[in-house]
Amino acid sequence: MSHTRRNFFLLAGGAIAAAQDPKNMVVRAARPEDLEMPLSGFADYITPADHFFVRTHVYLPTVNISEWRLKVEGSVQTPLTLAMDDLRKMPAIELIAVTECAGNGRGFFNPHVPGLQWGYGGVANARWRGVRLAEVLKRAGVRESAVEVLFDGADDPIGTMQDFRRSIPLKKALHPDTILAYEMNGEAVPLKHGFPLRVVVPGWASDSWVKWCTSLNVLDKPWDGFWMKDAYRKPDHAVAPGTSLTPDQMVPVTSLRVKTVIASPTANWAKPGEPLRIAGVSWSGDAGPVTSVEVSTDAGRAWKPARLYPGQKTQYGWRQWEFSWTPEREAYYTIMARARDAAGNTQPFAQEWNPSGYGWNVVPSIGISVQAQAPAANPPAPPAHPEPPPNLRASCLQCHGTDVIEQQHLTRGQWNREITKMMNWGARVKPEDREPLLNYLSSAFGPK
Ligand code: HEC
Ligand SMILES: Nc1nc2c(c(=O)[nH]1)N[C@H]1C(S)=C(S)[C@@H](COP(=O)(O)O)O[C@H]1N2
Ligand SMILES: [Mo]
Repeated sequence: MSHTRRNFFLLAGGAIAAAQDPKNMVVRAARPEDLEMPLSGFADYITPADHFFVRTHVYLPTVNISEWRLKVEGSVQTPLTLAMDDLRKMPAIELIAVTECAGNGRGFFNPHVPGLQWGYGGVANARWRGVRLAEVLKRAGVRESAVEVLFDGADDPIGTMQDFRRSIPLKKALHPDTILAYEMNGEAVPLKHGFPLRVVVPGWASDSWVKWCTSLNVLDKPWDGFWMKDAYRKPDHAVAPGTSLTPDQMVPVTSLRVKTVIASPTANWAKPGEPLRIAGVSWSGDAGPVTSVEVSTDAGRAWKPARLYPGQKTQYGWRQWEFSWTPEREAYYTIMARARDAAGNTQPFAQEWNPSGYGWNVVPSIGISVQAQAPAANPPAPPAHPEPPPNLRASCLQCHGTDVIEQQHLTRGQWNREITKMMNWGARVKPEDREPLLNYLSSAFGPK
């Protein structure tokens, strides 16, 4: 939505009000809300709503289901306006798919890049039910000239930022697995995840999975709005770390790539002679499903197959796996895990850097000290920050809190560009305040 609909009421049924307790989540940003699933969430095959990561560029919209309509417009024979009942009367399909933010793992990139500093948990696996996007488009009659479908949601932009709208190529839109989902895990899609209708583009990074969907616009030429032309792009070839690239030197983020998370053990210490359960999940994108996972306990010299859980081989869902290992003697062990997908893709040992930190899928590794006695705890000292300048609140804390600022590790040049970006979105920084603000940001939240 590009205009304000704040007067609408939220008619909250029990299911859509399903409370999420942020205590179970890593809060990357309180408002607009960005919540990361902790590693414990990978123990579930299907991620329950209260563990499902949340990524919102702006504040949650309010939705009145009795007034809600889906518009189908643009390059079609018959524009449509559909109510939820119309959609529910159409043939339903259900599938399990991984939802993963393109920026999941951004916090691991070096040099650091601006953005939410996700670890592993910007991802979830859920069961989606809805109608085929192709079926809805067929009713409207897509014209020969069409090339893309543009989605808009009910959320409003903040300040002068552009409305969040995303398009996908017609080919992906017509794929029988691309759906408009009204249910997640057997209940109405929760508000945070796009109630009452969300686009589900299985195999693709979830920036294309538009939430609170209110409009499908069939286009004759590719959409060139900010969220397609400037955001969610990466180079199609390796670039030197730290390279700056213009959007036209990059291509849109699309399919996920084969990836693994080691979810346990979480302790960095184990006793010799005692069995240790190494476990995690693996998934891929269009090239899925995952067909095998291997584990190494010696930093990648030798690899042994992990046991994949039975009954989880779906095209787009993740697969859980485990590996039992008994470290015989005292030593420091580096445990790694890597997956292979149906197309034969495996994971890299070093990540190709890109300016927005998309697509992290390096072979994960964890270190374990195997010794009879627990090592002494050595809590890190809290970082000492310089005093913020008096204008920080007025300039920077009108739309969000300090959390999104404090998690960054940016150079002075990167902070300078960040200030410009925020000013383009409506932040007001007086010329004489800019230098002290930049000094503060780059000294308090500089590269690690
Ligand atoms: C007009 C509203 C507004 C103001 C004022 C504002 N920001 Fe933001 N900022 C946003 C929004 C909206 C986001 C989140 C965008 C998203 O989630 O994609 C954001 C995100 C960020 C991020 C996360 C990285 C990124 O680029 O998304 C940083 C860092 C940040 N802001 C710093 C600042 C600083 C420093 C200031 C003061 C100079 C500031 N912001 C002022 C709206 C604002
Ligand atoms: N309308 C709308 N749809 C959206 C977004 C948004 O901000 N607005 N964020 C996108 C991004 S970047 C991601 S990663 C996923 C997050 O989905 P989730 O919050 O259900 O985990 O929603 C996508 N769909
Ligand atoms: Mo995302």
